[in-house]
Amino acid sequence: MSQPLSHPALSAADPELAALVGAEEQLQADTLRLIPSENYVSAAVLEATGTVLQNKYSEGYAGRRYYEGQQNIDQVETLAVERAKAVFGVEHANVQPYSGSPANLAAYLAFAEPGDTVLGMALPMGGHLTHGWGVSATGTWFRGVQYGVRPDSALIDFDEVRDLARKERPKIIFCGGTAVPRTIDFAAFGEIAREVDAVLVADIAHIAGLIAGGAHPSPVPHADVISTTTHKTLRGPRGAMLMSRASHAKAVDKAVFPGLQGGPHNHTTAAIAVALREAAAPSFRDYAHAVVANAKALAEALLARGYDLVSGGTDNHLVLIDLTSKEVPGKVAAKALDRAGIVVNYNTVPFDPRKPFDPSGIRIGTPSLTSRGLGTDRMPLVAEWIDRGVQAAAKGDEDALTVIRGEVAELMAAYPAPGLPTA
Ligand code: DSN
Repeated sequence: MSQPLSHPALSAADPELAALVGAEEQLQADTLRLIPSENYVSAAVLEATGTVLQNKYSEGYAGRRYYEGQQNIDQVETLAVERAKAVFGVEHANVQPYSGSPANLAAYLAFAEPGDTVLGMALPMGGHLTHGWGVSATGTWFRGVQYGVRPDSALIDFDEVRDLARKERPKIIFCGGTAVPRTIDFAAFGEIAREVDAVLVADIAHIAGLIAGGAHPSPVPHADVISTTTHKTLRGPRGAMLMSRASHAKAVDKAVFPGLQGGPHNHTTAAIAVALREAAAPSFRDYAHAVVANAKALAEALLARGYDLVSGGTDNHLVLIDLTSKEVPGKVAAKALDRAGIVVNYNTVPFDPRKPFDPSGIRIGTPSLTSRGLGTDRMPLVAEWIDRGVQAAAKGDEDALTVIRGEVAELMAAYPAPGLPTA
């Protein structure tokens, strides 16, 4: 069993908070974390986020700051920028966005005016709030037009995307999403964006690590701008980046600062630099391909147990399970699995008749378990646990969930998580 990390200063100054951190360390060690947007960062990335770099204000960009004392910070940010350019093969990178939503908002600020039309994937179809969905500022301040997936295949309907683009003439087209289990055809989106003279923003937040590791096609050269968080498959700190062609560099930078943000979070920038160095290593290619191999093996094992998967399977790190045929709502299943030590999130499925806060599906993914070293040979067992957990949820069998929780903790103890200590 893993032991909590020791945080001597924190424990002395604030034992209550230190105890919560220790409990979270234990939880992350003992459970099977299947939320596809989560991961374990390396000890090096974790250390970088806790450095004195966080004490420094650095509004501006390297060599052009509004504060003095940037001798080290400029070099930190330049390292991160150059590594991002090398890993993703882009001409320009901005590593300052605080997270994915501000990064996407900066793209709006750079390339559209309030009230302009933007085209993005509908949230219930797998898109993201910031792709113009109504309840988001992006759907309030801009005119969001949304595309979806085909009812028969659950694949993006490019006839619909093209027709909408021709009719609505959006300033920006977003591709990418949060619950898309299949390869994004960046070339097809690029062709449509060029035809209607729109800026194509590829939001690769979920798949950035797969792209870096060569396990998913790159949006380069099809997208004008690439937006990504750095903490999902890329296995970096909570942060984000905007990348672009050189011709868009000025607009992107101006939108991030001073358009939207103040001082960059330099400790995060440092950790992004560390993560990008890790992503450039040959072992990261193995990691990215292992994430996909695990997801495919997990999908196969679930299909064999009679589960309905949106689009019939996966090409990437993510599997979207439609539980309608199991007669267990997604939220009930997700909460039961949590009690069994299997952490997932409930999620809408395309054309979901249920409400977003009580939808039909659960969303799972393999980035975290792959970071712990689980391989395809373990995926039938993971599928078995999910199946037993869902059946227990249907019957209200708490004892069965407790048994699974013990089995999960035992296996997890054999696969120490990066960044967490082992006994
Ligand atoms: N919240 C992220 C996810 O879980 O996919 C997207 O912002």
